[in-house]
Amino acid sequence: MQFAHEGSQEIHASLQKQTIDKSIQTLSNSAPALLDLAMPDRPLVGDNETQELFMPPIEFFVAQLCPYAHRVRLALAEKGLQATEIEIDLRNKPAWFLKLTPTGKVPLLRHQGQYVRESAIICEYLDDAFPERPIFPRDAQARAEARIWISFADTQLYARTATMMHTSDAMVHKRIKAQLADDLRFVEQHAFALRGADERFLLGSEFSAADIAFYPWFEQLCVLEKYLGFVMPTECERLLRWQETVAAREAVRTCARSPGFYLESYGPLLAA
Ligand SMILES: N[C@@H](CCC(=O)N[C@@H](CS)C(=O)NCC(=O)O)C(=O)O
Repeated sequence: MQFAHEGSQEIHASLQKQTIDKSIQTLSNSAPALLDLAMPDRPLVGDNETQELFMPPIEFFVAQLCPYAHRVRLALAEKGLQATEIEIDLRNKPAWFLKLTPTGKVPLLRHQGQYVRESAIICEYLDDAFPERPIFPRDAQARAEARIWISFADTQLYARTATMMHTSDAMVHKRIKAQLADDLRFVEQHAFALRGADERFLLGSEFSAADIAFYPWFEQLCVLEKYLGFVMPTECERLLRWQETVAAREAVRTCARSPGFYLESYGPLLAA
C-alpha cells in the first residue's frame, strides 16, 4: 500500500529532517550511540536506547481529539516504539495530506516510505513490523476474538458516538445514548461476566489490542457525560474496573489527555 507521489517529497524531506534532528538530539545524550555511528556495520547489540536510534523512523498523522489516533499512540507506547506525530487540521486539510491518503482521514502511519491507514489495521501493522512486545495474541482463537471486539468497538461504540456528535437532534441523541448503554452492557455480559475476577482485560488476563481499541472511547467518556447527558449503566461494574486498570498502565498514562483537556476542547465544537 503506497500512496507516495511527487507532491509529498517536500513534506517527506521536512519530516525526515525532523526525525534526523530528533535522532541527533538523542545521539548527543547517548554515548553508546556514538560508537554505533563511528562503526555503522556494527551489529545492533546496544542497549534499548541505541537500538531505538537505528530503528526505521515512524511518523504518524493525527488530530489531537481523534480517538482513533489515540489508539495508535497507545499501541506505539505499549510496544515501546518512538514516533513523530504530525498534527493535521481536519477543518482545513493541507493539500499534501490529501495526496497521501485516499480517505483524507487520520490516523495515517508512515513507515519505510509506505503509508498505512485505519487505526485497527495500523495496530496490526505495528505488531507485524515490530513483533517485540506483541499487542495481538499469538493463538489463532484469541486473535479472532481480539478482532471481533475491535470490530464491535468500531461498528457500535465509535460509529454511534460519531453520529451523535454530528447532530443536535435531541431524538437522535436519546436513541443513540440508549444504544450505547446497550453496547456497554453487551461488553459487560459477553466479555467480563464470563471471566474470573483476576481476568481484568477484554481477552482475559493479557492486555491486548482489543483493550487499545476500546480505551480511547473511555478516555473521552467525560465529554458524553457532561455535554450529552450520557449515563454509564450501573451494572457495568467490571467494565468500570477495567477502565481504571487500563488507565493505570504506564504506557497509557504517558499518552493520557486529562478530562479537562477534552472538556475544554470539545466545548466550543459541540456548541457550534
Ligand atoms: N475508521 C477510521 C476512522 C478515522 C476517522 O474517522 N478519523 C477522523 C478523525 S477522528 C477523521 O479523520 N475525520 C476527517 C474526515 O472524515 O474528513 C480509523 O479507525 O482510523
